[in-house]
Amino acid sequence: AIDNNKPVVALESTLISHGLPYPKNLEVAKASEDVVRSQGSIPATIAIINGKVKIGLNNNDMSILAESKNIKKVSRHNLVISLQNKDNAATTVASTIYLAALIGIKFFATGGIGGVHLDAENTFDISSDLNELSKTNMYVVCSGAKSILDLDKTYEKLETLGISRIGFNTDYMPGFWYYQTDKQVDYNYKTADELVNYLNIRENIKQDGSVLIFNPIPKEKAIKKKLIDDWIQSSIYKAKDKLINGKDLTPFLINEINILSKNETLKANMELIINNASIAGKLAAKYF
Ligand code: PSU
Ligand code: MN
Repeated sequence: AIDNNKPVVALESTLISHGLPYPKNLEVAKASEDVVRSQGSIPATIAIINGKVKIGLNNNDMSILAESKNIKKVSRHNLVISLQNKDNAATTVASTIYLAALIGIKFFATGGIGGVHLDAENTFDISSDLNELSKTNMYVVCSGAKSILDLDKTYEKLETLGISRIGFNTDYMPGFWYYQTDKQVDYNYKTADELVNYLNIRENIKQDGSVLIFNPIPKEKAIKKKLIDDWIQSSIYKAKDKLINGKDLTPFLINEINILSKNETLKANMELIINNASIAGKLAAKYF
Protein backbone atom coordinates (compact mmCIF):
# COMPACT_ATOMS: atom_id res chain seq x y z
CA ALA A 1 0.00 0.00 0.00
CA ILE A 2 2.79 2.42 0.89
CA ASP A 3 4.72 1.64 -2.29
CA ASN A 4 1.60 2.28 -4.33
CA ASN A 5 0.93 5.59 -2.55
CA LYS A 6 -2.32 4.34 -1.03
CA PRO A 7 -3.78 6.00 2.08
CA VAL A 8 -2.82 4.04 5.19
CA VAL A 9 -3.98 4.76 8.75
CA ALA A 10 -1.94 3.41 11.64
CA LEU A 11 -3.76 2.25 14.78
CA GLU A 12 -2.22 1.53 18.17
CA SER A 13 -2.48 -1.68 20.20
CA THR A 14 -2.04 -0.54 23.82
CA LEU A 15 -5.67 0.44 23.95
CA ILE A 16 -6.50 -3.14 22.92
CA SER A 17 -4.31 -4.88 25.51
CA HIS A 18 -4.30 -2.36 28.35
CA GLY A 19 -7.04 0.20 27.70
CA LEU A 20 -10.20 -1.83 27.20
CA PRO A 21 -11.44 -5.14 28.65
CA TYR A 22 -11.98 -8.31 26.59
CA PRO A 23 -14.10 -8.80 24.47
CA LYS A 24 -14.91 -5.11 23.95
CA ASN A 25 -11.27 -4.46 23.04
CA LEU A 26 -11.43 -6.90 20.13
CA GLU A 27 -14.72 -5.43 19.00
CA VAL A 28 -13.21 -1.91 18.97
CA ALA A 29 -10.01 -3.02 17.22
CA LYS A 30 -11.99 -4.63 14.41
CA ALA A 31 -14.57 -1.86 14.17
CA SER A 32 -11.77 0.71 13.94
CA GLU A 33 -10.20 -1.16 11.04
CA ASP A 34 -13.59 -1.52 9.36
CA VAL A 35 -14.40 2.20 9.51
CA VAL A 36 -10.98 3.10 8.11
CA ARG A 37 -11.73 0.79 5.17
CA SER A 38 -15.22 2.16 4.71
CA GLN A 39 -13.65 5.62 4.31
CA GLY A 40 -11.46 4.33 1.49
CA SER A 41 -8.20 3.93 3.43
CA ILE A 42 -6.18 0.94 4.61
CA PRO A 43 -5.85 0.23 8.34
CA ALA A 44 -2.55 -0.90 9.85
CA THR A 45 -2.77 -1.82 13.50
CA ILE A 46 0.73 -2.00 14.94
CA ALA A 47 2.11 -4.35 17.62
CA ILE A 48 5.00 -6.65 18.42
CA ILE A 49 4.17 -10.29 17.86
CA ASN A 50 6.72 -12.85 18.97
CA GLY A 51 9.47 -10.24 18.97
CA LYS A 52 8.70 -8.92 15.49
CA VAL A 53 7.29 -5.52 14.66
CA LYS A 54 4.07 -6.07 12.72
CA ILE A 55 2.45 -3.22 10.83
CA GLY A 56 -0.90 -4.64 9.80
CA LEU A 57 -2.24 -7.48 11.94
CA ASN A 58 -4.22 -10.61 11.12
CA ASN A 59 -7.11 -12.01 13.18
CA ASN A 60 -4.84 -14.27 15.16
CA ASP A 61 -2.54 -11.39 16.15
CA MET A 62 -5.57 -9.34 17.20
CA SER A 63 -6.87 -12.18 19.39
CA ILE A 64 -3.50 -12.59 21.10
CA LEU A 65 -3.40 -8.89 21.95
CA ALA A 66 -7.02 -8.83 23.11
CA GLU A 67 -7.07 -12.02 25.17
CA SER A 68 -3.61 -12.77 26.49
CA LYS A 69 -2.84 -11.65 30.03
CA ASN A 70 0.91 -11.12 29.62
CA ILE A 71 1.14 -8.57 26.84
CA LYS A 72 3.86 -6.03 27.51
CA LYS A 73 3.20 -2.32 27.10
CA VAL A 74 5.97 -0.79 25.02
CA SER A 75 6.83 2.81 24.49
CA ARG A 76 10.12 4.11 23.04
CA HIS A 77 12.28 3.34 26.10
CA ASN A 78 11.47 -0.39 26.30
CA LEU A 79 10.72 -1.25 22.66
CA VAL A 80 13.97 -3.04 21.83
CA ILE A 81 13.82 -5.24 24.93
CA SER A 82 10.58 -6.77 23.67
CA LEU A 83 12.14 -7.45 20.27
CA GLN A 84 15.09 -9.18 21.89
CA ASN A 85 12.96 -11.24 24.30
CA LYS A 86 10.53 -12.28 21.55
CA ASP A 87 7.61 -10.82 23.47
CA ASN A 88 4.09 -10.18 22.41
CA ALA A 89 3.75 -6.49 23.12
CA ALA A 90 1.29 -3.68 22.58
CA THR A 91 2.56 -0.35 21.30
CA THR A 92 1.57 2.99 22.84
CA VAL A 93 0.93 6.16 20.87
CA ALA A 94 4.66 6.93 21.15
CA SER A 95 5.99 3.65 19.78
CA THR A 96 3.17 3.25 17.25
CA ILE A 97 3.79 6.60 15.56
CA TYR A 98 7.54 6.01 15.66
CA LEU A 99 7.18 2.66 13.85
CA ALA A 100 4.50 3.95 11.48
CA ALA A 101 6.63 6.91 10.41
CA LEU A 102 9.61 4.61 9.77
CA ILE A 103 7.77 2.99 6.87
CA GLY A 104 6.12 6.18 5.59
CA ILE A 105 2.65 6.13 7.15
CA LYS A 106 1.27 9.65 7.64
CA PHE A 107 -2.02 9.21 9.49
CA PHE A 108 -2.77 7.69 12.86
CA ALA A 109 -5.85 7.47 15.06
CA THR A 110 -6.31 6.77 18.75
CA GLY A 111 -8.71 7.63 21.57
CA GLY A 112 -6.69 10.02 23.66
CA ILE A 113 -2.96 10.62 23.78
CA GLY A 114 -0.91 10.37 26.96
CA GLY A 115 0.19 13.63 28.56
CA VAL A 116 1.11 15.38 31.78
CA HIS A 117 -0.28 13.46 34.75
CA LEU A 118 -1.99 15.15 37.69
CA ASP A 119 0.62 15.77 40.40
CA ALA A 120 3.37 15.70 37.74
CA GLU A 121 5.11 18.53 39.59
CA ASN A 122 5.94 15.89 42.22
CA THR A 123 6.09 12.65 40.26
CA PHE A 124 7.52 13.97 36.95
CA ASP A 125 5.16 11.53 35.22
CA ILE A 126 4.75 12.91 31.72
CA SER A 127 3.91 10.47 28.95
CA SER A 128 6.64 9.96 26.39
CA ASP A 129 3.81 10.28 23.84
CA LEU A 130 4.42 14.05 24.03
CA ASN A 131 8.12 13.74 23.35
CA GLU A 132 7.52 11.38 20.45
CA LEU A 133 4.81 13.58 18.95
CA SER A 134 7.30 16.45 18.89
CA LYS A 135 9.86 14.41 16.93
CA THR A 136 7.77 12.27 14.62
CA ASN A 137 5.91 13.48 11.58
CA MET A 138 2.37 12.18 12.00
CA TYR A 139 -1.19 13.40 11.58
CA VAL A 140 -2.88 12.21 14.73
CA VAL A 141 -6.66 12.14 15.06
CA CYS A 142 -7.65 11.98 18.73
CA SER A 143 -10.14 13.29 21.31
CA GLY A 144 -7.45 15.23 23.10
CA ALA A 145 -5.53 13.66 25.96
CA LYS A 146 -7.11 11.25 28.41
CA SER A 147 -9.39 12.83 31.04
CA ILE A 148 -7.31 11.32 33.87
CA LEU A 149 -4.46 13.73 33.04
CA ASP A 150 -3.82 17.36 33.86
CA LEU A 151 -5.29 18.67 30.62
CA ASP A 152 -4.28 22.31 31.22
CA LYS A 153 -0.65 21.36 31.66
CA THR A 154 -0.83 18.93 28.74
CA TYR A 155 -2.18 21.71 26.52
CA GLU A 156 0.70 24.01 27.46
CA LYS A 157 3.29 21.28 27.04
CA LEU A 158 1.99 20.60 23.53
CA GLU A 159 2.60 24.22 22.64
CA THR A 160 6.08 24.18 24.18
CA LEU A 161 6.94 21.15 22.08
CA GLY A 162 5.60 22.77 18.93
CA ILE A 163 2.83 20.23 18.45
CA SER A 164 -0.08 21.86 16.62
CA ARG A 165 -3.47 21.62 18.30
CA ILE A 166 -5.91 21.67 15.43
CA GLY A 167 -9.65 21.40 15.89
CA PHE A 168 -11.80 19.51 13.44
CA ASN A 169 -15.15 21.20 13.98
CA THR A 170 -14.29 22.23 17.50
CA ASP A 171 -13.07 25.51 19.03
CA TYR A 172 -11.72 23.82 22.16
CA MET A 173 -9.45 20.90 22.97
CA PRO A 174 -11.71 17.92 23.77
CA GLY A 175 -11.68 16.33 27.22
CA PHE A 176 -11.69 12.71 25.98
CA TRP A 177 -14.69 11.28 27.89
CA TYR A 178 -16.17 14.77 28.17
CA TYR A 179 -16.98 16.99 25.25
CA GLN A 180 -14.53 19.84 25.65
CA THR A 181 -12.04 21.65 27.89
CA ASP A 182 -11.81 25.44 28.04
CA LYS A 183 -8.52 25.40 26.11
CA GLN A 184 -8.75 26.95 22.66
CA VAL A 185 -7.45 25.08 19.65
CA ASP A 186 -4.92 26.76 17.37
CA TYR A 187 -7.52 26.77 14.59
CA ASN A 188 -10.86 25.17 13.96
CA TYR A 189 -11.03 23.55 10.52
CA LYS A 190 -14.60 22.94 9.46
CA THR A 191 -13.99 20.77 6.40
CA ALA A 192 -11.65 17.94 5.47
CA ASP A 193 -10.56 19.87 2.36
CA GLU A 194 -9.39 22.90 4.35
CA LEU A 195 -7.58 20.67 6.82
CA VAL A 196 -5.80 18.68 4.11
CA ASN A 197 -4.77 21.96 2.52
CA TYR A 198 -3.23 23.01 5.86
CA LEU A 199 -1.26 19.73 5.95
CA ASN A 200 0.01 20.34 2.43
CA ILE A 201 1.24 23.84 3.29
CA ARG A 202 2.97 22.44 6.34
CA GLU A 203 4.78 19.90 4.20
CA ASN A 204 5.90 22.62 1.82
CA ILE A 205 7.91 24.22 4.61
CA LYS A 206 9.04 20.79 5.86
CA GLN A 207 7.86 21.32 9.41
CA ASP A 208 8.59 18.28 11.53
CA GLY A 209 6.70 16.85 14.48
CA SER A 210 3.08 15.82 14.66
CA VAL A 211 -0.19 17.62 14.20
CA LEU A 212 -2.95 16.75 16.63
CA ILE A 213 -6.33 16.79 14.95
CA PHE A 214 -8.89 17.07 17.73
CA ASN A 215 -12.18 15.34 17.16
CA PRO A 216 -14.46 15.45 20.20
CA ILE A 217 -16.70 12.60 21.24
CA PRO A 218 -20.20 13.23 19.78
CA LYS A 219 -22.05 15.53 22.23
CA GLU A 220 -24.87 13.10 22.91
CA LYS A 221 -22.39 10.36 23.89
CA ALA A 222 -20.21 12.58 26.10
CA ILE A 223 -20.15 12.27 29.91
CA LYS A 224 -20.45 15.24 32.30
CA LYS A 225 -17.09 16.53 33.50
CA LYS A 226 -18.27 16.72 37.12
CA LEU A 227 -19.04 12.99 37.20
CA ILE A 228 -15.70 12.13 35.63
CA ASP A 229 -13.75 14.33 38.05
CA ASP A 230 -15.26 12.47 41.02
CA TRP A 231 -14.40 9.07 39.56
CA ILE A 232 -10.87 10.26 38.82
CA GLN A 233 -10.34 11.51 42.37
CA SER A 234 -11.34 8.21 43.95
CA SER A 235 -9.32 6.10 41.53
CA ILE A 236 -6.21 8.25 42.01
CA TYR A 237 -6.64 7.79 45.74
CA LYS A 238 -6.80 4.03 45.24
CA ALA A 239 -3.76 4.02 42.96
CA LYS A 240 -1.73 5.86 45.60
CA ASP A 241 -2.90 3.46 48.25
CA LYS A 242 -1.83 0.47 46.12
CA LEU A 243 1.44 2.19 45.13
CA ILE A 244 0.61 1.99 41.44
CA ASN A 245 2.71 4.27 39.24
CA GLY A 246 4.76 4.47 36.04
CA LYS A 247 3.39 2.72 33.01
CA ASP A 248 0.84 0.80 35.08
CA LEU A 249 -0.92 3.97 36.19
CA THR A 250 -2.84 4.82 33.02
CA PRO A 251 -4.34 1.31 32.55
CA PHE A 252 -5.16 1.09 36.27
CA LEU A 253 -7.03 4.40 36.33
CA ILE A 254 -8.94 3.70 33.13
CA ASN A 255 -10.05 0.33 34.44
CA GLU A 256 -11.04 1.66 37.87
CA ILE A 257 -13.09 4.44 36.30
CA ASN A 258 -14.84 1.99 33.98
CA ILE A 259 -15.95 0.10 37.08
CA LEU A 260 -17.00 3.23 39.01
CA SER A 261 -18.95 4.54 36.02
CA LYS A 262 -20.68 1.20 35.47
CA ASN A 263 -19.04 1.09 32.05
CA GLU A 264 -20.25 4.54 30.99
CA THR A 265 -16.64 5.56 30.35
CA LEU A 266 -15.95 2.29 28.56
CA LYS A 267 -18.85 2.96 26.21
CA ALA A 268 -17.68 6.52 25.60
CA ASN A 269 -14.12 5.31 25.03
CA MET A 270 -15.24 2.78 22.41
CA GLU A 271 -17.38 5.36 20.69
CA LEU A 272 -14.66 7.98 20.39
CA ILE A 273 -11.92 5.58 19.25
CA ILE A 274 -14.02 4.30 16.36
CA ASN A 275 -15.13 7.81 15.51
CA ASN A 276 -11.51 9.00 15.37
CA ALA A 277 -10.49 6.08 13.17
CA SER A 278 -13.26 7.05 10.79
CA ILE A 279 -12.09 10.68 10.54
CA ALA A 280 -8.48 9.55 10.03
CA GLY A 281 -9.64 7.24 7.23
CA LYS A 282 -11.51 10.09 5.62
CA LEU A 283 -8.64 12.56 5.86
CA ALA A 284 -6.07 10.06 4.59
CA ALA A 285 -8.26 9.20 1.60
CA LYS A 286 -8.55 12.89 0.77
CA TYR A 287 -4.86 13.55 1.27
CA PHE A 288 -3.63 10.88 -1.16
N1 PSU B 1 -6.07 5.95 24.50
C1 PSU B 1 -7.08 5.18 24.98
N2 PSU B 1 -6.73 4.12 25.78
C2 PSU B 1 -5.41 3.83 26.06
C3 PSU B 1 -4.35 4.65 25.54
C4 PSU B 1 -4.76 5.70 24.77
O1 PSU B 1 -8.25 5.45 24.70
O2 PSU B 1 -5.14 2.85 26.75
C5 PSU B 1 -2.89 4.34 25.79
C6 PSU B 1 -2.09 4.84 24.60
O3 PSU B 1 -1.39 3.75 24.07
C7 PSU B 1 -1.15 5.88 25.17
C8 PSU B 1 -0.92 5.32 26.53
O4 PSU B 1 0.03 6.00 24.43
O5 PSU B 1 -2.25 4.93 26.92
C9 PSU B 1 -0.27 6.31 27.47
O6 PSU B 1 0.35 5.64 28.51
P1 PSU B 1 1.40 6.41 29.45
O7 PSU B 1 0.57 7.44 30.18
O8 PSU B 1 1.95 5.35 30.37
O9 PSU B 1 2.44 6.99 28.55
MN1 MN C 1 3.81 7.65 32.52
